[in-house]
Amino acid sequence: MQPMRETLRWYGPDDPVTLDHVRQTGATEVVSALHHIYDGRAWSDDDIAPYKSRIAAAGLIWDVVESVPVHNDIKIAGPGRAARIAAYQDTIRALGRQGLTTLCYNFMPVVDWTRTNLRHKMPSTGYALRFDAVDFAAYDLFVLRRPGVAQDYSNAQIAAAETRFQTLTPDEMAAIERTLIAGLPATERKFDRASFLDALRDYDGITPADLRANLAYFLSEIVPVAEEAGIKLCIHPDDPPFSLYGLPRVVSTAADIRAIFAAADTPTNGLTFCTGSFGVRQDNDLVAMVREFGPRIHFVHLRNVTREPDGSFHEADHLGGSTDMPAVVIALMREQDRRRAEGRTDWNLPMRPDHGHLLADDIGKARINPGYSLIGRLKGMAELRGVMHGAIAMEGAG
Ligand code: DNO
Repeated sequence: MQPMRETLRWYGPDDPVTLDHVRQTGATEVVSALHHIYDGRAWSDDDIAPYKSRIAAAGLIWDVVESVPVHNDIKIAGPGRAARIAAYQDTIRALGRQGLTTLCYNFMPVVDWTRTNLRHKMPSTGYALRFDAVDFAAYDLFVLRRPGVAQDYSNAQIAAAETRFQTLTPDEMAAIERTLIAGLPATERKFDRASFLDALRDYDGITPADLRANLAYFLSEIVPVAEEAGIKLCIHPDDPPFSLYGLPRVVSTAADIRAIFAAADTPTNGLTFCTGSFGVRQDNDLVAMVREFGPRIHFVHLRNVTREPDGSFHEADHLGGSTDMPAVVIALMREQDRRRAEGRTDWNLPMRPDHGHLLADDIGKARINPGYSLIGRLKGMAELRGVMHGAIAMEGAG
């Protein structure tokens, strides 16, 4: 077995985590995007080339793009769809010309990744990101009060949310609202309550089958372009992998991935294997999913979650939580072996430790990207590197 390629996400020149910091973690590559062009406009060669050189000048590689945002008109088949898809195709061609190979994107309606609490105190005294299903329902039912909200919850959930709502102070609820709709790092849209309700209205009458069809159409338009440009596409699963605000979500389960793969049956149409997203559902068997989808996994996010019975979860240590991380890492390294034996040149998978706890000197810094402070990710990287090298040493020892 061989280790996976170690990468770290970098948010660009404004990221308080510098490229030198990335190198200090031992990572050899960054995963990044042109975070200043996040409005559906195409990225040109002139945008991409200097960004790539800047990373190279710091001694790092930029090969994996995360993400090129998919405009809402593409998700709802809105009037601007054709123009937005044309821009996306142009971006793919430019990335190919500039020598990048892998493009991670997602197809989550309205909200990208979602948490209710960015500072959940852990027994270690560090802080984790948390999704509290009861806080979420309390906000949705009693603050946002979107039309038809009650039909998305059971009576027991409504009762629990009401009790919670009564115990939360207005300040606490305002913090939950900010966390939910005002945007986490790398989400392209930020809302206030009124604009958020407007955005939800775009999805009135859009069923999961409609969203799946819109994704299939998008794939039929971009996969041939990506194939020609030498770009591997890898869709990121929904985070969390279930419906929020009554919105459809179609990238949550093994069955979803099967349907997406079938919609354009070529390795170019691949997957970002995010253990943190898939791992929120107990019915996702992660090792089985690596075995099934392995040949089309192009990028790996390694993160652990501790699941709670009511759908809540928090982000655990990379080797803690509900997911057997070493088992997943070993399954991925076996997939690399399988590819090598097959003669595939793209056998070496890029992985990144996804998110990390807020720890040590990062606590109290004026500016951090939640989940993306340095020290927590450095710890995650070190632990995951240990798993990889430990597994290799065990194999060698027979
Ligand atoms: C959260 C990330 C997401 C992810 C996008 C991919 O930390 O995993 O922001 O990058 O959903 O498109």
